[in-house]
Amino acid sequence: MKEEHLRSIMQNYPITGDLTEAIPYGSGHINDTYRLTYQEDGRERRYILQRMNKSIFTKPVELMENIVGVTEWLKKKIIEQGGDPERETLNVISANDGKPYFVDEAGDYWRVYTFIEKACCYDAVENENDFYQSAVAFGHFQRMLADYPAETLHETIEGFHDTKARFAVFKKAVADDICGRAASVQKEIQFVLDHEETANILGQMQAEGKLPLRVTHNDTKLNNIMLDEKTGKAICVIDLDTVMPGLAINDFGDSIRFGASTGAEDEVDLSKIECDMHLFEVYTKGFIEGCAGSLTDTEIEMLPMGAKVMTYECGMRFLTDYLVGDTYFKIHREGHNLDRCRTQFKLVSDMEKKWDTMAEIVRKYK
Ligand code: ADP
Ligand code: GN1
Ligand code: MG
Repeated sequence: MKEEHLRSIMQNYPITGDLTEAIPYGSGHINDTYRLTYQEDGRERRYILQRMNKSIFTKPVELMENIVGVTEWLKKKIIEQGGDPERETLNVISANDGKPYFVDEAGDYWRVYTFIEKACCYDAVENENDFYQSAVAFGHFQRMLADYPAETLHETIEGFHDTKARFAVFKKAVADDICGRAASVQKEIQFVLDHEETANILGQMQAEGKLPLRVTHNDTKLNNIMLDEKTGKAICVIDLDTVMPGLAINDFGDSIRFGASTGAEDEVDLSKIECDMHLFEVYTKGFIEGCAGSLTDTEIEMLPMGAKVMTYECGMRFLTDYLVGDTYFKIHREGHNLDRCRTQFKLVSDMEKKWDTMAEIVRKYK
């Protein structure tokens, strides 16, 4: 994206001073994110400018309605709890016309957030306390939204964690094989097919009333939370595009998938990939504490299943995207989605080996 274009977008925002830097920022797979720096009277202020991915988020106005609703709600709770609403939730800056987004001439939707200073996001767990802190914060996030009017939330991506529906989409991608890639990934395809029951289990439990719907984040990977540089505390949950009614155990599971892995999501050397049981325990303890007694016994028992299902689902999504020609997740090299899918399936197999240990760990915290 040309800097000139970013500048012209910002003309539509009530932000004064000189724009001195505009750089691509972060390692998200979905939106285009930039960090902008303004100078005024010797003071520096920074912002996040994002172009929302319009092929994924087809209803950006509704999406921003969700985000404004949720951030306003969180702001109130944070103030009641004596926290800092400027740093502990995202703050949407409205455009000059008062709308929480701006539409450019190409029909792209943009949004601006204040930049959360003196905090960072991690792409991997560097020390276990960071992971513990993120667990407490994601649990607490869910707790703060427990009485949010869920019926007012729009479904920003239909069936986002409907693993059964994703399985059907995957099978169609294999059958259509529009890029002629299926023959070269038979092993991975077979892995998905062999685990069909993993795609069905949570939907079934939910339908039977065994798992409650809650307002959840739905994309709880470690780089969607910001930790204070000084105190190490997780201060702010970000990336609120998928806040919708969902399952608590999926929020838990997605964090495990990403943070308890001993390697990066796109590691090519699979011998480096395992699900670390110590990190699993650290996160379990933090998440249950953060949820502060709100999880049912069944939810706690099913936490390992949340981890397995989210990892399986994510691997299946990466493989589907590889088969259809890499149209959903941003890729940075040939075969990137395939590499990502392989780490996820390695993790699923490892979790299956460690199933009894995981069950024992969660039992300790019931
Ligand atoms: P994506 O949906 O593409 O993952 P995110 O909303 O997660 O987009 O943003 C991408 C990255 O930008 C984050 O991982 C984080 O590093 C950074 N980021 C996003 N919002 C803020 C913010 N308000 N302050 C500081 N950094 C942010
Ligand atoms: C995407 O937006 P980001 O990069 O935080 C994706 C998640 C996947 C994740 C895999 C809206 O998350 O569902 O689990 O990539 N987000 C969306 O890393 O599809
Ligand atoms: Mg993100």
